[in-house]
Amino acid sequence: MCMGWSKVLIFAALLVLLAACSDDISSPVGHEFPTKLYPYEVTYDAATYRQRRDNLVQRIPSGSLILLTTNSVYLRNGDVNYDFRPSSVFYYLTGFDEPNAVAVIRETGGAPSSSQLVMFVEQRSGSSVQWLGSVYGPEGAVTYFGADSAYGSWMVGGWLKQLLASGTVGDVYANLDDNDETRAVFTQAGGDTHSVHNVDSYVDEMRIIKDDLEMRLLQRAVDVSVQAFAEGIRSIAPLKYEYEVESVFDLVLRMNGCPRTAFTTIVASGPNSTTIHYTANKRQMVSGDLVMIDFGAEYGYYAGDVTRTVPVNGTFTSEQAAVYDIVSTSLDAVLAAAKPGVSFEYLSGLNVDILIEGLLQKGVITGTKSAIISSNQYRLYIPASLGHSIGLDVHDPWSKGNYNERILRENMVLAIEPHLYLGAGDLTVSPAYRGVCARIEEDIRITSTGCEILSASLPRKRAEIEAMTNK
Ligand SMILES: [Mn+2]
Repeated sequence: MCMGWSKVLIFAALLVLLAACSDDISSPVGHEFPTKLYPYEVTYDAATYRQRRDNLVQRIPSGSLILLTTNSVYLRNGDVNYDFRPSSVFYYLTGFDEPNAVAVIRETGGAPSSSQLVMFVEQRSGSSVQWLGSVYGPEGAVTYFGADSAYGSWMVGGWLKQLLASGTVGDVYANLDDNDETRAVFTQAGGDTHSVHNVDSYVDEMRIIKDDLEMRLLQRAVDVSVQAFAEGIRSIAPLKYEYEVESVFDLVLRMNGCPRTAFTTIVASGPNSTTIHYTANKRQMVSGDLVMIDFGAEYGYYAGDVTRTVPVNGTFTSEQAAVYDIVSTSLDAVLAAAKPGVSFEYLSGLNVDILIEGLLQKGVITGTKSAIISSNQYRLYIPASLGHSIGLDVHDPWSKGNYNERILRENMVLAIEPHLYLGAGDLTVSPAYRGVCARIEEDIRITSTGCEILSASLPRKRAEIEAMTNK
Protein backbone atom coordinates (compact mmCIF):
# COMPACT_ATOMS: atom_id res chain seq x y z
CA MET A 1 0.00 0.00 0.00
CA CYS A 2 3.05 2.31 -0.04
CA MET A 3 4.70 3.35 -3.27
CA GLY A 4 8.48 3.19 -3.87
CA TRP A 5 10.75 6.21 -3.44
CA SER A 6 11.42 6.80 -7.12
CA LYS A 7 7.67 7.01 -7.75
CA VAL A 8 7.28 9.41 -4.85
CA LEU A 9 9.90 11.71 -6.41
CA ILE A 10 8.22 11.63 -9.81
CA PHE A 11 4.87 12.24 -8.18
CA ALA A 12 6.24 15.18 -6.17
CA ALA A 13 7.75 16.68 -9.33
CA LEU A 14 4.39 16.36 -11.09
CA LEU A 15 2.63 18.10 -8.22
CA VAL A 16 5.08 21.01 -8.35
CA LEU A 17 4.51 21.23 -12.11
CA LEU A 18 0.74 21.10 -11.68
CA ALA A 19 0.78 23.76 -8.98
CA ALA A 20 2.87 26.01 -11.23
CA CYS A 21 0.43 25.57 -14.12
CA SER A 22 -2.78 26.23 -12.26
CA ASP A 23 -2.81 29.35 -10.14
CA ASP A 24 -6.60 29.40 -10.04
CA ILE A 25 -6.81 26.19 -8.03
CA SER A 26 -7.19 27.16 -4.39
CA SER A 27 -8.10 23.79 -2.86
CA PRO A 28 -5.44 21.69 -1.13
CA VAL A 29 -3.08 19.99 -3.55
CA GLY A 30 -4.15 16.48 -4.46
CA HIS A 31 -7.76 16.93 -3.49
CA GLU A 32 -10.46 16.06 -5.97
CA PHE A 33 -12.77 18.89 -6.95
CA PRO A 34 -16.53 18.47 -7.06
CA THR A 35 -16.86 20.48 -10.25
CA LYS A 36 -16.49 17.37 -12.38
CA LEU A 37 -17.43 13.78 -11.71
CA TYR A 38 -15.01 11.10 -12.83
CA PRO A 39 -13.61 11.33 -16.38
CA TYR A 40 -15.27 13.86 -16.64
CA GLU A 41 -17.97 14.84 -18.98
CA VAL A 42 -20.67 15.34 -16.35
CA THR A 43 -20.25 18.55 -14.40
CA TYR A 44 -21.17 18.83 -10.76
CA ASP A 45 -24.05 21.25 -10.48
CA ALA A 46 -24.65 22.83 -7.06
CA ALA A 47 -27.81 24.59 -8.31
CA THR A 48 -29.54 21.26 -8.96
CA TYR A 49 -28.97 20.11 -5.38
CA ARG A 50 -30.24 23.44 -4.04
CA GLN A 51 -33.35 23.08 -6.19
CA ARG A 52 -34.00 19.64 -4.68
CA ARG A 53 -33.69 21.05 -1.13
CA ASP A 54 -36.05 23.93 -1.99
CA ASN A 55 -38.49 21.38 -3.37
CA LEU A 56 -38.26 19.22 -0.23
CA VAL A 57 -38.91 22.01 2.29
CA GLN A 58 -42.10 22.84 0.40
CA ARG A 59 -43.30 19.26 0.88
CA ILE A 60 -42.96 18.98 4.65
CA PRO A 61 -44.86 20.98 7.31
CA SER A 62 -43.71 24.55 7.83
CA GLY A 63 -41.31 25.07 10.75
CA SER A 64 -39.83 21.58 10.53
CA LEU A 65 -36.15 20.77 10.60
CA ILE A 66 -34.62 18.23 8.23
CA LEU A 67 -31.71 16.26 9.68
CA LEU A 68 -29.60 14.10 7.38
CA THR A 69 -26.50 12.04 7.99
CA THR A 70 -24.35 10.14 5.54
CA ASN A 71 -22.44 6.89 5.96
CA SER A 72 -19.33 6.54 8.07
CA VAL A 73 -16.30 4.58 6.99
CA TYR A 74 -16.85 1.04 8.28
CA LEU A 75 -14.08 -1.30 9.42
CA ARG A 76 -13.72 -4.41 7.29
CA ASN A 77 -10.88 -6.11 9.19
CA GLY A 78 -7.58 -5.15 10.80
CA ASP A 79 -7.02 -1.51 9.74
CA VAL A 80 -8.77 -2.01 6.38
CA ASN A 81 -12.05 -0.24 5.71
CA TYR A 82 -14.95 -0.98 3.41
CA ASP A 83 -15.12 1.17 0.32
CA PHE A 84 -16.97 4.38 1.26
CA ARG A 85 -20.19 5.28 -0.48
CA PRO A 86 -22.48 8.12 0.68
CA SER A 87 -26.03 7.43 1.81
CA SER A 88 -28.34 7.92 -1.16
CA VAL A 89 -30.84 10.36 0.41
CA PHE A 90 -28.01 12.48 1.85
CA TYR A 91 -26.21 12.52 -1.49
CA TYR A 92 -29.38 13.31 -3.44
CA LEU A 93 -29.89 16.48 -1.40
CA THR A 94 -26.28 17.66 -1.00
CA GLY A 95 -24.05 16.08 -3.66
CA PHE A 96 -21.49 15.77 -0.84
CA ASP A 97 -19.48 12.56 -0.91
CA GLU A 98 -17.22 12.49 2.11
CA PRO A 99 -17.99 10.35 5.18
CA ASN A 100 -19.25 11.40 8.62
CA ALA A 101 -21.11 14.51 7.43
CA VAL A 102 -24.39 15.90 8.75
CA ALA A 103 -26.73 18.28 6.92
CA VAL A 104 -29.48 20.37 8.49
CA ILE A 105 -32.03 21.87 6.12
CA ARG A 106 -34.62 24.47 7.13
CA GLU A 107 -36.96 26.70 5.23
CA THR A 108 -36.05 30.34 4.94
CA GLY A 109 -39.62 31.62 4.93
CA GLY A 110 -41.18 33.75 2.22
CA ALA A 111 -43.33 32.44 -0.61
CA PRO A 112 -42.47 30.15 -2.17
CA SER A 113 -40.22 29.10 0.66
CA SER A 114 -36.63 28.22 -0.21
CA SER A 115 -34.12 26.33 1.89
CA GLN A 116 -31.14 26.99 4.08
CA LEU A 117 -28.35 24.40 4.46
CA VAL A 118 -26.02 24.01 7.44
CA MET A 119 -23.36 21.32 7.12
CA PHE A 120 -21.09 19.57 9.60
CA VAL A 121 -18.13 17.97 7.84
CA GLU A 122 -14.82 16.31 8.56
CA GLN A 123 -11.75 18.44 9.20
CA ARG A 124 -8.24 17.12 8.80
CA SER A 125 -4.80 18.43 9.50
CA GLY A 126 -1.25 17.20 10.08
CA SER A 127 -0.72 13.46 9.94
CA SER A 128 -4.35 12.66 9.06
CA VAL A 129 -3.83 14.63 5.83
CA GLN A 130 -0.55 12.80 5.28
CA TRP A 131 -2.23 9.41 5.63
CA LEU A 132 -5.70 10.01 4.24
CA GLY A 133 -5.46 13.12 2.09
CA SER A 134 -7.24 16.41 2.47
CA VAL A 135 -10.98 16.97 2.74
CA TYR A 136 -13.27 19.79 1.67
CA GLY A 137 -13.70 20.97 5.24
CA PRO A 138 -16.27 23.60 6.28
CA GLU A 139 -14.83 26.11 3.78
CA GLY A 140 -15.27 23.65 0.91
CA ALA A 141 -18.82 22.84 2.00
CA VAL A 142 -19.69 26.53 1.60
CA THR A 143 -17.64 27.21 -1.54
CA TYR A 144 -18.53 24.13 -3.55
CA PHE A 145 -21.65 22.60 -2.08
CA GLY A 146 -23.82 25.65 -1.45
CA ALA A 147 -23.93 25.40 2.36
CA ASP A 148 -25.07 28.67 3.96
CA SER A 149 -22.80 27.84 6.89
CA ALA A 150 -20.59 24.89 7.80
CA TYR A 151 -18.69 23.60 10.83
CA GLY A 152 -16.54 20.67 11.88
CA SER A 153 -18.47 17.40 12.47
CA TRP A 154 -17.55 17.45 16.16
CA MET A 155 -19.75 20.53 16.68
CA VAL A 156 -23.04 19.01 15.54
CA GLY A 157 -24.17 17.70 18.96
CA GLY A 158 -23.89 21.01 20.78
CA TRP A 159 -25.20 23.05 17.86
CA LEU A 160 -28.26 20.87 17.41
CA LYS A 161 -28.96 20.70 21.14
CA GLN A 162 -29.02 24.48 21.38
CA LEU A 163 -31.28 24.80 18.35
CA LEU A 164 -33.75 22.16 19.57
CA ALA A 165 -33.90 23.84 22.99
CA SER A 166 -34.56 27.27 21.46
CA GLY A 167 -38.24 26.62 20.91
CA THR A 168 -38.03 27.63 17.23
CA VAL A 169 -38.06 24.12 15.79
CA GLY A 170 -41.22 22.13 15.08
CA ASP A 171 -41.02 18.47 14.20
CA VAL A 172 -37.85 16.83 12.91
CA TYR A 173 -37.69 14.92 9.63
CA ALA A 174 -34.67 12.63 9.37
CA ASN A 175 -33.28 10.02 6.97
CA LEU A 176 -33.84 7.20 9.47
CA ASP A 177 -34.24 4.41 6.89
CA ASP A 178 -31.45 5.65 4.70
CA ASN A 179 -28.76 5.70 7.35
CA ASP A 180 -28.31 4.17 10.81
CA GLU A 181 -26.23 7.12 12.04
CA THR A 182 -29.10 9.61 12.03
CA ARG A 183 -30.93 8.47 15.14
CA ALA A 184 -27.70 8.49 17.16
CA VAL A 185 -26.96 12.10 16.18
CA PHE A 186 -30.53 13.08 17.02
CA THR A 187 -30.55 11.34 20.39
CA GLN A 188 -27.14 12.70 21.40
CA ALA A 189 -28.48 16.19 20.76
CA GLY A 190 -31.27 15.58 23.28
CA GLY A 191 -33.79 15.32 20.47
CA ASP A 192 -36.17 13.13 22.49
CA THR A 193 -38.22 16.24 23.23
CA HIS A 194 -39.17 16.52 19.55
CA SER A 195 -41.27 14.28 17.33
CA VAL A 196 -39.10 12.67 14.69
CA HIS A 197 -40.53 11.51 11.36
CA ASN A 198 -39.03 9.71 8.44
CA VAL A 199 -38.07 12.11 5.65
CA ASP A 200 -37.25 9.28 3.27
CA SER A 201 -40.76 8.87 1.87
CA TYR A 202 -40.88 12.58 0.94
CA VAL A 203 -37.51 12.34 -0.78
CA ASP A 204 -38.52 9.07 -2.44
CA GLU A 205 -41.44 10.81 -4.14
CA MET A 206 -38.96 13.28 -5.64
CA ARG A 207 -36.45 10.60 -6.64
CA ILE A 208 -39.05 8.72 -8.71
CA ILE A 209 -38.86 11.40 -11.42
CA LYS A 210 -35.32 11.95 -12.70
CA ASP A 211 -33.97 15.44 -13.44
CA ASP A 212 -31.48 16.33 -16.20
CA LEU A 213 -28.37 15.78 -14.09
CA GLU A 214 -29.63 12.35 -13.03
CA MET A 215 -30.42 11.42 -16.63
CA ARG A 216 -26.88 12.26 -17.73
CA LEU A 217 -25.40 10.16 -14.93
CA LEU A 218 -27.78 7.26 -15.52
CA GLN A 219 -27.12 7.23 -19.26
CA ARG A 220 -23.39 7.14 -18.60
CA ALA A 221 -23.79 4.26 -16.12
CA VAL A 222 -25.83 2.36 -18.71
CA ASP A 223 -23.38 3.15 -21.54
CA VAL A 224 -20.46 1.74 -19.54
CA SER A 225 -22.56 -1.31 -18.64
CA VAL A 226 -23.35 -1.87 -22.33
CA GLN A 227 -19.70 -1.55 -23.30
CA ALA A 228 -18.80 -4.09 -20.61
CA PHE A 229 -21.36 -6.53 -22.04
CA ALA A 230 -19.94 -6.13 -25.54
CA GLU A 231 -16.47 -7.13 -24.27
CA GLY A 232 -17.73 -9.60 -21.68
CA ILE A 233 -19.91 -11.62 -24.04
CA ARG A 234 -16.97 -11.99 -26.42
CA SER A 235 -14.92 -13.48 -23.58
CA ILE A 236 -17.35 -16.34 -22.86
CA ALA A 237 -16.10 -19.80 -23.83
CA PRO A 238 -16.39 -23.41 -22.66
CA LEU A 239 -14.02 -24.35 -19.79
CA LYS A 240 -13.60 -20.76 -18.67
CA TYR A 241 -14.62 -19.91 -15.14
CA GLU A 242 -17.47 -17.53 -14.38
CA TYR A 243 -15.08 -15.16 -12.59
CA GLU A 244 -12.97 -14.84 -15.74
CA VAL A 245 -15.98 -13.35 -17.49
CA GLU A 246 -16.70 -11.15 -14.46
CA SER A 247 -13.13 -9.83 -14.60
CA VAL A 248 -13.66 -8.54 -18.14
CA PHE A 249 -16.74 -6.63 -17.00
CA ASP A 250 -14.75 -5.19 -14.09
CA LEU A 251 -11.91 -4.13 -16.38
CA VAL A 252 -14.23 -2.18 -18.69
CA LEU A 253 -15.91 -0.65 -15.64
CA ARG A 254 -12.66 0.66 -14.17
CA MET A 255 -11.23 1.70 -17.54
CA ASN A 256 -14.23 4.02 -17.82
CA GLY A 257 -13.66 5.63 -14.44
CA CYS A 258 -16.53 3.91 -12.67
CA PRO A 259 -15.44 3.19 -9.09
CA ARG A 260 -17.53 0.05 -8.60
CA THR A 261 -20.50 -1.97 -9.75
CA ALA A 262 -23.97 -0.86 -8.68
CA PHE A 263 -24.56 -4.33 -7.17
CA THR A 264 -22.70 -7.63 -6.96
CA THR A 265 -22.28 -9.03 -10.46
CA ILE A 266 -24.14 -12.24 -11.30
CA VAL A 267 -22.43 -14.64 -13.72
CA ALA A 268 -24.62 -17.71 -13.36
CA SER A 269 -23.96 -20.59 -15.74
CA GLY A 270 -25.69 -23.94 -16.16
CA PRO A 271 -27.27 -25.08 -12.88
CA ASN A 272 -26.34 -21.81 -11.13
CA SER A 273 -28.71 -19.87 -13.38
CA THR A 274 -31.70 -21.12 -11.36
CA THR A 275 -30.41 -19.15 -8.33
CA ILE A 276 -31.80 -15.65 -8.84
CA HIS A 277 -29.07 -13.82 -6.92
CA TYR A 278 -26.14 -16.18 -7.50
CA THR A 279 -22.94 -14.19 -6.91
CA ALA A 280 -20.22 -16.78 -6.17
CA ASN A 281 -19.17 -16.75 -9.85
CA LYS A 282 -16.71 -19.61 -9.44
CA ARG A 283 -18.01 -22.43 -11.62
CA GLN A 284 -16.23 -23.69 -14.70
CA MET A 285 -18.61 -23.27 -17.63
CA VAL A 286 -19.15 -26.09 -20.09
CA SER A 287 -20.38 -26.33 -23.65
CA GLY A 288 -24.17 -26.52 -23.73
CA ASP A 289 -24.67 -24.20 -20.74
CA LEU A 290 -26.49 -20.95 -20.80
CA VAL A 291 -24.86 -18.21 -18.74
CA MET A 292 -27.00 -15.42 -17.31
CA ILE A 293 -25.11 -12.21 -16.64
CA ASP A 294 -26.62 -9.38 -14.59
CA PHE A 295 -24.25 -6.44 -14.37
CA GLY A 296 -24.48 -2.72 -13.74
CA ALA A 297 -21.84 -0.01 -13.55
CA GLU A 298 -22.13 2.70 -10.93
CA TYR A 299 -21.30 6.15 -12.28
CA GLY A 300 -21.60 9.31 -10.20
CA TYR A 301 -23.41 7.05 -7.69
CA TYR A 302 -26.07 6.14 -10.29
CA ALA A 303 -26.81 2.54 -11.23
CA GLY A 304 -27.01 0.77 -14.55
CA ASP A 305 -28.69 -2.67 -14.49
CA VAL A 306 -28.56 -4.88 -17.58
CA THR A 307 -29.00 -8.63 -18.07
CA ARG A 308 -28.24 -10.90 -21.00
CA THR A 309 -28.43 -14.68 -21.28
CA VAL A 310 -25.79 -16.20 -23.53
CA PRO A 311 -24.99 -19.75 -24.76
CA VAL A 312 -21.49 -20.67 -23.56
CA ASN A 313 -20.59 -22.35 -26.87
CA GLY A 314 -22.17 -19.59 -28.95
CA THR A 315 -25.29 -21.49 -30.07
CA PHE A 316 -28.62 -21.90 -28.27
CA THR A 317 -30.03 -25.44 -28.20
CA SER A 318 -33.59 -25.67 -29.56
CA GLU A 319 -35.03 -25.74 -26.02
CA GLN A 320 -32.88 -22.81 -24.89
CA ALA A 321 -33.83 -20.91 -28.05
CA ALA A 322 -37.54 -21.51 -27.45
CA VAL A 323 -37.40 -20.21 -23.87
CA TYR A 324 -35.21 -17.25 -24.86
CA ASP A 325 -37.59 -16.25 -27.65
CA ILE A 326 -40.62 -16.33 -25.33
CA VAL A 327 -38.85 -13.94 -22.94
CA SER A 328 -37.71 -11.78 -25.85
CA THR A 329 -41.27 -11.56 -27.23
CA SER A 330 -42.59 -10.47 -23.87
CA LEU A 331 -39.89 -7.81 -23.48
CA ASP A 332 -40.77 -6.38 -26.92
CA ALA A 333 -44.45 -6.21 -25.97
CA VAL A 334 -43.79 -4.59 -22.58
CA LEU A 335 -41.46 -1.97 -24.08
CA ALA A 336 -44.05 -1.19 -26.78
CA ALA A 337 -46.73 -0.71 -24.12
CA ALA A 338 -44.69 1.36 -21.62
CA LYS A 339 -45.82 4.99 -21.66
CA PRO A 340 -47.21 7.64 -19.30
CA GLY A 341 -50.56 6.72 -17.79
CA VAL A 342 -50.00 2.96 -18.02
CA SER A 343 -49.82 1.14 -14.68
CA PHE A 344 -46.95 -1.15 -13.78
CA GLU A 345 -49.57 -3.71 -12.81
CA TYR A 346 -50.83 -3.72 -16.40
CA LEU A 347 -47.33 -4.31 -17.75
CA SER A 348 -46.73 -7.10 -15.21
CA GLY A 349 -49.97 -8.80 -16.27
CA LEU A 350 -49.09 -8.47 -19.94
CA ASN A 351 -45.71 -10.07 -19.24
CA VAL A 352 -47.17 -13.03 -17.33
CA ASP A 353 -49.78 -13.57 -20.07
CA ILE A 354 -47.23 -13.69 -22.87
CA LEU A 355 -44.75 -15.87 -20.97
CA ILE A 356 -47.32 -18.47 -19.89
CA GLU A 357 -48.95 -18.48 -23.33
CA GLY A 358 -45.50 -19.07 -24.87
CA LEU A 359 -44.71 -21.96 -22.50
CA LEU A 360 -48.06 -23.60 -23.27
CA GLN A 361 -47.66 -23.15 -27.04
CA LYS A 362 -44.21 -24.75 -27.01
CA GLY A 363 -45.43 -27.63 -24.85
CA VAL A 364 -43.05 -26.68 -22.04
CA ILE A 365 -45.93 -26.90 -19.56
CA THR A 366 -49.49 -28.18 -19.81
CA GLY A 367 -52.81 -26.83 -18.56
CA THR A 368 -54.77 -23.67 -19.17
CA LYS A 369 -53.40 -20.17 -18.90
CA SER A 370 -56.16 -18.94 -16.60
CA ALA A 371 -55.71 -21.83 -14.13
CA ILE A 372 -51.91 -21.49 -14.12
CA ILE A 373 -52.23 -17.79 -13.35
CA SER A 374 -55.10 -17.94 -10.84
CA SER A 375 -53.45 -20.77 -8.86
CA ASN A 376 -50.14 -18.85 -8.73
CA GLN A 377 -48.46 -21.83 -10.44
CA TYR A 378 -46.92 -19.24 -12.80
CA ARG A 379 -44.70 -18.06 -9.94
CA LEU A 380 -42.72 -21.28 -10.28
CA TYR A 381 -41.50 -20.01 -13.64
CA ILE A 382 -41.67 -16.25 -13.05
CA PRO A 383 -40.44 -15.83 -9.45
CA ALA A 384 -39.41 -12.16 -9.60
CA SER A 385 -41.00 -8.87 -10.49
CA LEU A 386 -41.03 -7.56 -14.08
CA GLY A 387 -38.81 -4.69 -13.04
CA HIS A 388 -38.03 -1.81 -10.75
CA SER A 389 -37.04 1.82 -10.67
CA ILE A 390 -33.30 2.58 -10.94
CA GLY A 391 -31.37 5.67 -9.87
CA LEU A 392 -29.00 6.26 -6.97
CA ASP A 393 -30.02 2.78 -5.82
CA VAL A 394 -30.27 -0.14 -8.21
CA HIS A 395 -33.61 -0.79 -6.53
CA ASP A 396 -34.64 2.84 -6.32
CA PRO A 397 -37.42 3.97 -3.94
CA TRP A 398 -40.22 2.99 -6.25
CA SER A 399 -39.60 -0.61 -5.24
CA LYS A 400 -40.36 -0.02 -1.57
CA GLY A 401 -44.07 0.71 -1.79
CA ASN A 402 -46.98 -1.01 -3.44
CA TYR A 403 -45.42 -0.48 -6.81
CA ASN A 404 -47.90 -2.45 -8.88
CA GLU A 405 -50.24 0.46 -8.38
CA ARG A 406 -47.71 2.93 -9.70
CA ILE A 407 -48.71 4.74 -12.86
CA LEU A 408 -45.87 5.43 -15.26
CA ARG A 409 -44.90 9.08 -15.63
CA GLU A 410 -42.47 10.89 -17.91
CA ASN A 411 -38.82 10.71 -16.74
CA MET A 412 -39.26 7.66 -14.58
CA VAL A 413 -36.32 5.33 -15.22
CA LEU A 414 -36.93 1.61 -14.95
CA ALA A 415 -35.12 -1.67 -15.43
CA ILE A 416 -37.47 -4.09 -17.22
CA GLU A 417 -36.42 -7.73 -16.83
CA PRO A 418 -38.80 -10.46 -18.00
CA HIS A 419 -37.52 -13.92 -17.15
CA LEU A 420 -38.34 -17.61 -17.12
CA TYR A 421 -36.81 -19.94 -14.54
CA LEU A 422 -37.58 -23.58 -15.25
CA GLY A 423 -36.36 -25.54 -12.25
CA ALA A 424 -34.14 -28.59 -12.78
CA GLY A 425 -36.42 -30.61 -10.51
CA ASP A 426 -39.74 -29.07 -11.55
CA LEU A 427 -42.04 -31.94 -12.55
CA THR A 428 -44.58 -29.51 -14.06
CA VAL A 429 -42.00 -28.73 -16.74
CA SER A 430 -41.41 -30.99 -19.73
CA PRO A 431 -38.12 -32.90 -19.07
CA ALA A 432 -36.15 -31.39 -21.96
CA TYR A 433 -36.77 -27.89 -20.60
CA ARG A 434 -35.88 -28.50 -16.95
CA GLY A 435 -33.06 -26.25 -15.78
CA VAL A 436 -33.40 -23.81 -18.68
CA CYS A 437 -33.49 -20.17 -17.51
CA ALA A 438 -33.46 -16.92 -19.43
CA ARG A 439 -33.67 -13.30 -18.43
CA ILE A 440 -33.23 -10.20 -20.57
CA GLU A 441 -33.07 -6.77 -18.95
CA GLU A 442 -33.14 -3.30 -20.48
CA ASP A 443 -33.02 0.12 -18.81
CA ILE A 444 -35.65 2.56 -20.04
CA ARG A 445 -36.78 6.15 -19.56
CA ILE A 446 -40.46 6.91 -19.85
CA THR A 447 -40.87 9.68 -22.45
CA SER A 448 -43.94 11.85 -23.14
CA THR A 449 -45.30 9.27 -25.58
CA GLY A 450 -43.61 5.94 -24.84
CA CYS A 451 -40.19 4.89 -23.69
CA GLU A 452 -36.57 5.34 -24.67
CA ILE A 453 -34.33 2.28 -24.24
CA LEU A 454 -31.17 3.61 -22.59
CA SER A 455 -29.38 0.28 -23.21
CA ALA A 456 -30.54 0.00 -26.85
CA SER A 457 -27.03 -0.16 -28.28
CA LEU A 458 -26.56 -3.62 -26.76
CA PRO A 459 -28.26 -6.24 -29.00
CA ARG A 460 -30.77 -8.55 -27.36
CA LYS A 461 -32.28 -10.72 -30.14
CA ARG A 462 -31.24 -14.36 -30.07
CA ALA A 463 -29.38 -14.29 -33.42
CA GLU A 464 -27.63 -11.07 -32.42
CA ILE A 465 -26.48 -12.59 -29.12
CA GLU A 466 -25.08 -15.63 -30.98
CA ALA A 467 -23.28 -13.29 -33.39
CA MET A 468 -21.66 -11.42 -30.46
CA THR A 469 -20.12 -14.57 -29.00
CA ASN A 470 -16.63 -15.71 -29.87
CA LYS A 471 -17.57 -19.01 -31.52
MN1 LIG B 1 -32.67 -5.50 -12.27
